[in-house]
Amino acid sequence: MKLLPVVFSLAAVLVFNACRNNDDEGSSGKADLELSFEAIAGKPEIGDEVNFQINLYNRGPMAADGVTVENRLPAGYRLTGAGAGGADTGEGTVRWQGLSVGADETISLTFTAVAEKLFGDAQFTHLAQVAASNQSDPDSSPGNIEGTPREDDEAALALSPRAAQVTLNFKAFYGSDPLVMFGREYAYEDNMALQMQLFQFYLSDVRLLKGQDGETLTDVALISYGNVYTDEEAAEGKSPAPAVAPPGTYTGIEFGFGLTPELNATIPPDYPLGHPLSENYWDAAGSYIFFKFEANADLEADGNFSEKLTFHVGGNSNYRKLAFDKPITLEDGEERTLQFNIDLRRILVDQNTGAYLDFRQVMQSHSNESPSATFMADHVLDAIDME
Ligand SMILES: [Ca+2]
Ligand SMILES: [Ca+2]
Repeated sequence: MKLLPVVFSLAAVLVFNACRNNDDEGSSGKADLELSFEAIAGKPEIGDEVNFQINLYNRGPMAADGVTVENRLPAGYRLTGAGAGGADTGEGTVRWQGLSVGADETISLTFTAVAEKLFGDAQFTHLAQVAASNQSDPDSSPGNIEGTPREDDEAALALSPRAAQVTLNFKAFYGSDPLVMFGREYAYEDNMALQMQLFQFYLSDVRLLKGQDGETLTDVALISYGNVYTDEEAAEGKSPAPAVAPPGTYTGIEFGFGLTPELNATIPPDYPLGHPLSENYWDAAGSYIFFKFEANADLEADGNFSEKLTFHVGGNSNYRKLAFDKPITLEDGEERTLQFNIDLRRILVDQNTGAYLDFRQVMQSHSNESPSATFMADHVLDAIDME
């Protein structure tokens, strides 16, 4: 009776199994279920929809039904469809329930998911397991997966798309000197001098360029040098969080200095604490402050840095877009840093005409339309170089 081939209808199997279960409670297993992923050749591109196939094999000797299989998608994959019998549980898991698998039968379970912007391997492992079965199994238990598969009713498939990681880094200077807060004295025009207190700016809509299209790297980031106190810290520069892009050759990169009008139409309560746009808003002007330059100035050349300079610049009219035409080729798996240098002096002093912000005349800007605000915004393009 034990090796009776399973040729009964499902109903018959159920009755048969019920009897067997009653007779042989606690005996050795009757349906050895095994799970595996069908191998996938090559890596997808970011944005590709990938067909995944899980094979559920019953090594026998008996049929199993009431079988549930679950696949858990890793973060970075977006489920787009579950094959026959599968359902999206809404928690990144595809579940197939009520499966019947005869002895020596393989059932294929499929689903599709889109690879989003992922970089790296380990965390992009799909995990699948037999979550339930009405039969006992000689070498595995349903529903007990804990990370890395340990049993033959559990399976994993690591698949990350072709991707590169891109980090923008901005080093700040005052002329040829590194820009540091407080300690250092910077000689300015006409025998004036500065000691820095703060320099910060927003970047927005950072995109790699390719033909008519672009690849957005970062929507918005705040770069601040307010905690840069030493030349060593200045030499490290400041970077937004790394971004992920498809490998390939790009013709250049562009970004906004300040905030796009769309972003500038939002307000801090739209964002959680810690988000770059949760602060630096200027209610009276209805604008974020795109960049801040604060310093103490010695205007009489007497060694006393007693005058406070406060230039806060915002307003859509002071948003500036910068583009750098420079081929950038990214390889799969590459971690690339794109190096930019920003020279504060070039924001304050026109390199062609010698015109400069005269701190003896103006020591603050709290208006989007003030000449000093526009002067600084107009000189941002001269102040940033890409290495
Ligand atoms: Ca098994
Ligand atoms: Ca298991």
